[in-house]
Amino acid sequence: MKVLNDKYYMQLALELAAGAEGQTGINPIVGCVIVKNGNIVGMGAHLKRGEGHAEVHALAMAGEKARGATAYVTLEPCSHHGHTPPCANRLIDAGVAKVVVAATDPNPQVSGRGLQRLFDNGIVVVSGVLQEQAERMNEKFNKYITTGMPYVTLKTASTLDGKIAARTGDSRWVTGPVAREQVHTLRHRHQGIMVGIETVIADDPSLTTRTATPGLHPVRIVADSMLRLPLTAKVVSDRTARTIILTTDNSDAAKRAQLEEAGVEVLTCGSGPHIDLTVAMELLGRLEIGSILLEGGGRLNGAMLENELIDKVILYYAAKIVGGPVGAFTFPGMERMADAVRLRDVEVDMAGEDIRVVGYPVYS
Ligand code: AOF
Ligand code: ZN
Repeated sequence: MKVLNDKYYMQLALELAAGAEGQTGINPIVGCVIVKNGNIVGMGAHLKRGEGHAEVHALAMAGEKARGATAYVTLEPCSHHGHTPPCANRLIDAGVAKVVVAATDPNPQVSGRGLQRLFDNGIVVVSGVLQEQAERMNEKFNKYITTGMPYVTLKTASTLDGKIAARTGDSRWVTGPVAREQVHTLRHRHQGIMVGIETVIADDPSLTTRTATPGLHPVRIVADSMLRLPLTAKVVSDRTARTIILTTDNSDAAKRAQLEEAGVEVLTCGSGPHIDLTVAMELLGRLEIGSILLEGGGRLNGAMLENELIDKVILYYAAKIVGGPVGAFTFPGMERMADAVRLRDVEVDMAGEDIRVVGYPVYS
């Protein structure tokens, strides 16, 4: 049974925030609950970049009842003028007596200044309640706001022997319906989805979000150093979502013009022969793509790993063995086992009939 304490209200605020994952763009997900004399008097979440922050919605609901109340916020209230005025000031103006925060805001424009301002105005400030949960919830935001680089989540669906297709290239389906449904929700929760040209040529995927209720489509990103992408590919012709091609200086100018004519954006990432993936991530970051779901194939996965650009992995394993050469990570490989990329904070569970492994690569 959940007992009534600070964690109780913070958990509620975290749940309000979590519901909006995927719809705030490069902004964090944030929830706020306002409590007065044992009653919840306001609740809110940040729903969209450019619109009100969580505190604004909760304060609007609370109205005059905010005076003397306690506000639970999953992220330190902001102290800067962004799309909206500072939330710290709004809490002060509303007469809130106490603010309980889960995580501080890593945005260099805030980072502690919000809490300081509340404190300086005589508000009781408590920080660190359910901090770990709150930080993990905004892991994508936390990287992007501090580095300008997108947070990359790698997803694979492989057999137990790490193959993403049979030796002929046949890959429908490796995993079952539950895992596939989860992957579409992961698409909704990332701003970009990235694959290599070989995957597009082999499977002609649409790379859209197909969930039980409509979801958001990520920007489709194809790594294609030689611009081999056919104009007939779904990612070019279906016009369902934005598509960005990553290529090099070496690729054919006429083909580039044709792709642009077809409505696709083309980014030059180094002078070749291969795409400079670090440059690619920097360019995508500048386009305000703060999170990317990497869906392979093996060569792109391997290259992204070698370049230490993968932040998180979600690996689905079907309890099957298929053999052959089509692996989830194709790269020359490490010399010694001691050089292997390790995962930290590993969690394992079932996704229907498939095994799901989640972890964070550690590069050393
Ligand atoms: C809060 N509550 O609900 C959110 C916060 O330019 P803006 O207005 O979109 O502000 C974005 C920044 O504000 C974002 O980078 C982060 O530091 C903070 N987000 N802060 O107090 C909220 N979403
Ligand atoms: Zn704010």
